[in-house]
Amino acid sequence: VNWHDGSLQGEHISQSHKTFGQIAGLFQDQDAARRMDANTIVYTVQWVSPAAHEGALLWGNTTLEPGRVADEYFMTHGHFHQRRDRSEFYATISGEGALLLMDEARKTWFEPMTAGSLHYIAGNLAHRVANVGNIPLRLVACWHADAGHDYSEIAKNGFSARLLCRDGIPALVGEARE
Ligand code: PAN
Ligand code: ZN
Repeated sequence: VNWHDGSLQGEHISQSHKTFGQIAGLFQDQDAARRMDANTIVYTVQWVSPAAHEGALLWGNTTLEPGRVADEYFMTHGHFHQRRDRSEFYATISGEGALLLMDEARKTWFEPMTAGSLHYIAGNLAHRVANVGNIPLRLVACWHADAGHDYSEIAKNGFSARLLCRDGIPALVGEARE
């Protein structure tokens, strides 16, 4: 992992893109979503996948493009880990973002992401990143090889709050519960 730009070097590097069409249903304003180009790449993920074994750690990066659907910032799908005891680190390389976290009681909050910020994501928290700036948001992640990705709760019910642009500033809007 090159810590200056988040790039990965070496063997066993995989890459995947997420297009707007693949995540359009996540956004609040579905009329605005229908007006977007489904082929737009919203984010790209790269990861190093050596042979997984108990205790192994994986590294990867995510590059999330700037953009909005009406007032809602471009964001990743978001997920829980299948194994709720598998935590993760996100480190911000460049750009301005927000890390949305939601516990299993569906309480949502966020941490601001700026170049150099390191974020600990406890194993039982759903996590999603939003790009609140004007340039690509690049982060590096480190997680357990056997964590597994559970997208079902977010696909079905989303997060309990959304990060919207209000008067030019990111604001968490929704039923964030205490
Ligand atoms: C990250 C995420 C990546 C893309 O590598 O998988 O940022 O987000 P989604 O998986 O929610 O589409 C990670 O959290 N790995 O565990
Ligand atoms: Zn994760």
